[in-house]
Amino acid sequence: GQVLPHAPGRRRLVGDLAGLAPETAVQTIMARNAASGPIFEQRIFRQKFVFVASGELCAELCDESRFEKALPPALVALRDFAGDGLFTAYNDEPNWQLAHDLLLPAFTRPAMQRYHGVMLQAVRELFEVLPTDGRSVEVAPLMTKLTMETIARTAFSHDFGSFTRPEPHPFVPAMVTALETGRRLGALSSLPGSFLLRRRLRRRNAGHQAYLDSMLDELISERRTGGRHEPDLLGIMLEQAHPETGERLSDRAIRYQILTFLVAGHETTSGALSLALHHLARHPEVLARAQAETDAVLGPDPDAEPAFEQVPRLRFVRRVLDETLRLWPTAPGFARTPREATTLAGYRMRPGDWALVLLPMVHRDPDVWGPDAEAFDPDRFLPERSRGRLKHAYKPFGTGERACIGRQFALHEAVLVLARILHRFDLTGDPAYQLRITERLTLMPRDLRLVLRPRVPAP
Ligand code: MNH
Repeated sequence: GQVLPHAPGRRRLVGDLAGLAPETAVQTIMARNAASGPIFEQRIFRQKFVFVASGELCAELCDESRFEKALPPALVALRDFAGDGLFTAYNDEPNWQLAHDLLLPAFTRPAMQRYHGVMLQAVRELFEVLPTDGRSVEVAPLMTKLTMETIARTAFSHDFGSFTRPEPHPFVPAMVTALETGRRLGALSSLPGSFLLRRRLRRRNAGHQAYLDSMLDELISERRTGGRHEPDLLGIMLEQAHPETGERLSDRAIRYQILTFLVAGHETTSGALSLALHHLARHPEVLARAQAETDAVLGPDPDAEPAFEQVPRLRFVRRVLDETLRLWPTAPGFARTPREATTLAGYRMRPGDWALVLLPMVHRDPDVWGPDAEAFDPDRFLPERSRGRLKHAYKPFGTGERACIGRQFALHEAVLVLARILHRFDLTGDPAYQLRITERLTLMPRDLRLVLRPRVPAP
């Protein structure tokens, strides 16, 4: 087949595997291929990965008339866990359309108004556990507790008690292990002769998976028979039939969706919040502007909570978030496959082939963002500076029909949480800290510690 540009150092058997640690794979591929151009390949054993790194090719792949979502090996492996749930369903699986149509109303404005209170409550619980004596806190685990509680309570009215228990709820480590197993299986899928290894991994994970399944199945059957009505995602899936076809999701399909929402709905938002706090601590002038905005919208009382309608008025906080997701989009990529045979930058693609949009590279393309593309500057997202910029070159939530269904949810939650934190606290980090990113399915700052000090009220 055709060979695309790739970084030097390829070996005959393992391809470009050498030096690719799983927890930094995206960053290593970025660094190695800084000079490979807008499209390049990496080979791991026999599996070829095609990456797109420019805004222009990203925009081309986002053309829904020519391309659609593909499931790369990492997502295929996740199907052990989340089956044909929204995120891991193939485009033509009937449960995708059914679940999409049933759940879309759960992400409209009136539904979001119901979640607003849940989000505020999670922040209150966070504030209860934050030290106020100048000790530093590790940011990412706290943000993960917060987003986990929010999604569990909105998706199925379940309280994991993350902020009150000494140990995490057993569901959480079981989920982490199941996901990690999925990732390892995905990584091994192209390794010849790894069958036994994969079987051993599956077997070791079986207990965790069984625990997750039984807990959710119990919850689902309790809700079915108990007559309790909740306006959460679970309630919608249990009680509603498709308005046109009358179809319903089976209990197993509902379990897949709940697992999907728990996974898709918390790590990405948690990483975004943590990274935003890092940038704010690094850029005191940006922090001051964001705080001034929260003061203007919320007033002087540090306990003031935003009303639902006030959240979209926090425009600068939103731009901080947009810029955070530009530099480190916490879901670092998505895959696209052609609907019919075509070419991409001269590279021939047939249905079944796929290319990965490598978002952290696409989002730093100097042809789109200018020579200072690496710099943190929220004002890039001012309307007057966005005009004329290439469309479809900023895609932190994916694209088209299979784009993120939780986008509004995530943005509302993240702006609300950031605003509450900034309104109440000053942030300081260790000046010697170098941002390091850990990769799982998502990106997360590693060992990020900040001191949150209550702000001194203006005289
Ligand atoms: Mn989310 C799909 C990014 C928050 C639920 N999400 C996607 C995709 C990206 C993405 C990218 C497309 C993946 C692909 O094409 O293969 N999501 C994010 C980011 C955040 C986020 C960066 C936070 C920041 N996502 C959320 C939240 C929820 C959620 C919050 C749930 C409440 N996301 C989903 C679901 C899908 C998805 C469900 C799959 C949608 C579909 O294919 O129908």
